[in-house]
Amino acid sequence: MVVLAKPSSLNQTSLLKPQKPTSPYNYTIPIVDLSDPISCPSSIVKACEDLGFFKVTNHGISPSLMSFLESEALKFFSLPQSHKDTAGPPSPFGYGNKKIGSNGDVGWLEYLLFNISSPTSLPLFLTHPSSSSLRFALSEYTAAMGRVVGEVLELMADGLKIKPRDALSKLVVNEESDKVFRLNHYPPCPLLQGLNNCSLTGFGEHTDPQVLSVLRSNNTAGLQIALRDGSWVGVPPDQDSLFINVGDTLQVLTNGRFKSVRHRVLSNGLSSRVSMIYFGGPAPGERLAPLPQLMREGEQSLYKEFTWFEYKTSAYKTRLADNRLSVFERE
Ligand code: GA4
Repeated sequence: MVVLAKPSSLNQTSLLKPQKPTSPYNYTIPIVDLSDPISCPSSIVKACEDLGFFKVTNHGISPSLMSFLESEALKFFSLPQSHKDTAGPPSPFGYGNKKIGSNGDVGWLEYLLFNISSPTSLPLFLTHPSSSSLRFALSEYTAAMGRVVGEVLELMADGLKIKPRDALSKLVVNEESDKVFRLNHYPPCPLLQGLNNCSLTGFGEHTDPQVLSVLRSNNTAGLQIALRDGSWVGVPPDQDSLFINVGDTLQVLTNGRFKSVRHRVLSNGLSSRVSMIYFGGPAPGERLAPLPQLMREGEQSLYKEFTWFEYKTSAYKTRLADNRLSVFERE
């Protein structure tokens, strides 16, 4: 057995993982070209059934908006630690450093988490004049993401051949919908450089709770998704595209036909990764159950009925890697 001498600052968080040498990109991630309305609906459905994950190209979001938000985020993350700490700790929103959630999960990252459902819930530091560019970038970008989520869910309804077209999208685009946004910064880890066959857990494996999440990252690798057989594959970074995850809620709405995808971020500690993720969730009082239009004759729901508020209350008591739907499964 090889015992790795862990740099002391990493011991505490046990984020180092010995890595099996694998070819980095041994799986082709499905691509959905939004400029091709004919093939989109069926390719979205196939990707959600096979993997719960796909890449979107020709999404219409301007590259300058994406890089503007990325540079504003980096400006914030380059501030002195004492300054950033005034925007935290996240409860659950605000600035966080290494700690994820409140049940002991940690990762090699710092982040900003926003509730963007209501303008009054923006953190105090964003109301300061020195944050006006970040605030502007966030509001433009999250509005654009809301439109992407709505469009993808309408195309998904077309692909599933269900009516009305907004059967899924209406859950996440209304005023009360629970919309969350996350800016992640995975800094380089100089202590890891030179340790071969070792990687660092940036964000541990988990599924997203919501209906859909939309991720954009810079060109630094790290994101991995689990295939149905449990094996992990790397997602080649592509800063011009968006990546979509099926969340737990969509798994329920489709009665398990689509599975929420387990994913994680592992880094090699060499370069900084920045990702921005929009999470489209339903309104707190929304009752979640499989859509009747999707149920075959005699098909039973795999889940007890619950509201998004009930799911979230239970989710915040879990660890990142837990299966958060198991408590709602029918025996
Ligand atoms: C995972 C997906 C999103 O990043 C997130 C995370 C949230 C948090 O960071 O506060 C949670 C996690 C996420 C699921 C279980 C709970 C809540 C941390 C955690 C341990 C913002 C979300 O919505 O759920």
